Amino acid sequence: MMKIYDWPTGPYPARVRIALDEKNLGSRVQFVTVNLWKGEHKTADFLATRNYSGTIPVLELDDGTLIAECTAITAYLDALDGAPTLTGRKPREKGVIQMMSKRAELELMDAISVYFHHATPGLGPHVETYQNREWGLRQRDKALNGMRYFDSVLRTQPFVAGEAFSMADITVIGGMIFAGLVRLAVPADCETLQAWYARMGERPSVRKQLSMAAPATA
Ligand code: GTS
Repeated sequence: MMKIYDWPTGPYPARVRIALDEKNLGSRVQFVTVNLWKGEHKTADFLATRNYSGTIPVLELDDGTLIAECTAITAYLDALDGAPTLTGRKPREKGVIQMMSKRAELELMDAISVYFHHATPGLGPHVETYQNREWGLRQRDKALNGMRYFDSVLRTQPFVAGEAFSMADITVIGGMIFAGLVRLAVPADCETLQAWYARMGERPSVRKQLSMAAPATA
């Protein structure tokens, strides 16, 4: 049985949990909780034996192979099983999905993460040993612009990478979950993004994750 090291309500872990449910692979995975608030992802042992980058989620295969990074984990899960396809079938689809998912990380999710870890108490003083508030606030503004960008994308197409649900939608959903956790309000002019998010929330995989989301406090 595969293992996933994660924190059940975390926004990055949510991406993998949504992908698992979309692929109906949940029964093949055992979750192992890593307590972020206690800094369990930054211990020397975790860095040495699970993920050098000190982040979760991490997927462990039966042969001991470790795969970190939500994009890589999603691509692996997608390759295991057929429909639905989350990372695209044809070369063009694959390219656009990767581009939009990376954009969702750069412009939205990772930016909110930097805001959380640098311009708010984050995971608390024991874990946040270096904070740069100015950098955090700058990334908050980047995330708000990212929301406007995805709003504009969704005005012309139903899903983030085009005509079908994909990993790129899941990455933006992760960003929206993170925004909710850190109480970063979506700009009022992003009505299309909000409508898309409400639509995404109707998918069982996403609804399950949203019902688990808890405020970002210990
Ligand atoms: N690039 C990584 C990925 O895509 O998997 C980022 C993963 C990441 O930042 N995960 C968060 C983390 O480990 C988990 S959560 O905040 O979403 O629950 N954060 C802890 C930290 O100290 O950065």
